[in-house]
Amino acid sequence: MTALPAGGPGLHQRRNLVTEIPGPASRALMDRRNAAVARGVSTTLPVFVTAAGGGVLLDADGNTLIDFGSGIAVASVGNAAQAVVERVQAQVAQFTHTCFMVTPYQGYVEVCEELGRRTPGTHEKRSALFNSGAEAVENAIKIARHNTGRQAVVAFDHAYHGRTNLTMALTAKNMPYKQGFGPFAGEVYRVPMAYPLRWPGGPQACRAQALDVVRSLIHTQVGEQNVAAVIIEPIQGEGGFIVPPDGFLAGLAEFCRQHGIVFIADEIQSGFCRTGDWFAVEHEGVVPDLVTTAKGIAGGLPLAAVTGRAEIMDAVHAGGLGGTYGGNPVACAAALGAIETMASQDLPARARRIGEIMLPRLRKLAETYPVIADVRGRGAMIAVELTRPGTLDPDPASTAAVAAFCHQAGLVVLTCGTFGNVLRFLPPLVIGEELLEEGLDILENAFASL
Ligand code: PLZ
Repeated sequence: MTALPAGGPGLHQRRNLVTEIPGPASRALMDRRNAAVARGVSTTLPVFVTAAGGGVLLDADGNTLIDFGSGIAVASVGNAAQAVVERVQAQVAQFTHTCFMVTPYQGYVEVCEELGRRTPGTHEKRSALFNSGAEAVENAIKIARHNTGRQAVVAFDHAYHGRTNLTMALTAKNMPYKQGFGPFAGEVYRVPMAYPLRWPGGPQACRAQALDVVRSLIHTQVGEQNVAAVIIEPIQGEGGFIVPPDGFLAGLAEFCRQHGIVFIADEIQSGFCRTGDWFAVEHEGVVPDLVTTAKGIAGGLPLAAVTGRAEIMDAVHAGGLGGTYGGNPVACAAALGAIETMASQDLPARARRIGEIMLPRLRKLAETYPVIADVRGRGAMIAVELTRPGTLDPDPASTAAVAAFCHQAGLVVLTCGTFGNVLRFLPPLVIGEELLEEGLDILENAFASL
């Protein structure tokens, strides 16, 4: 193996472009990729990474890029965070797999203990571990159905819950997630999301009406007594970083409680310190029955979980939940390192600080560039939505142009939204403030270039 610079927080924290983006080494790898990797798996920015850490990514041409994506909200503790590396290295040298269902190991139990402590609510909890977010969501639905003896599941407009068959059915957006992949799982019902910018009548009407609309649709079209679960992302992710008005989630949780419906918070993107709390529902003191987690939980290793009320979780018969790799020991070691980092470095506070730096600058940008119709988000889960000035007509072309400008300048940004017109910012929570400001400078130049 050729010696590559080590990643992690020791990586030089400075943007530095030495070739065009992508450079020749990345372009050559892209040619190999196109000849070997299925086209259905897409690429946002075709630079091949060789090391990463703190707030930067180093590519195969020696370019250092600023990271406002964290691999889609995963590397919250930074890539190759010290505690993650140490625990993974120790675990990988000890043993890599036994299957927790065959012969268990302590790391799995410790992760579940942490989940019980960190997730909202003081009630008794149990957790089960899986490999991906989609798998956690599928299992949360299985548990809710088993527990209630009911079948219907209610999901929201703009929701994203995964790419497996059941989670595709829960996901709202057709292209690219669902097109051509049906038939989808049944007994999934969709209701409007409390989306202030796009609520007919505007944000104030949204606050006043959204909950009533949802309750009434469930009552008239599904029947409360048939609903096993309501699943919602407390701040929607792929759908556009949509933040419901205060009171919506709390009202929804109360409605579920009244009718014996399992309330599932999908915190896969919003959880683990991203929004300035350990979990986004804490902002309003909402306590879900079940919480799904993944992404940020394990510093980049594949791990996901369902955590919930002991009586709901334990109602499932022994052997009813599982999977060969769920809660793999190396992934559990990474999670324990990531959680330790979040606690010892107070990453919820770091996330809040990132929001305090970003939001005012983005709001100023919105005053200068009327293409920005909305600035929203919490902590380090922040977005701007672009429309044709003075209208709500989505402007995905300008969104793509701003993203492309940023990419050329060495700033990794992601887009999202049902209409492809949202730029989202998910920096690692450990990013330095200078890098953060420099990334925002690039973004300003991108809007100026439109
Ligand atoms: N629930 C809220 O954000 C994953 C998807 C990337 P997996 N979001 C990134 C893509 O295009 O595939 C996500 C999420 C929420 C569930 C999931 C699914 O998590 O780990 O990707 O299965």
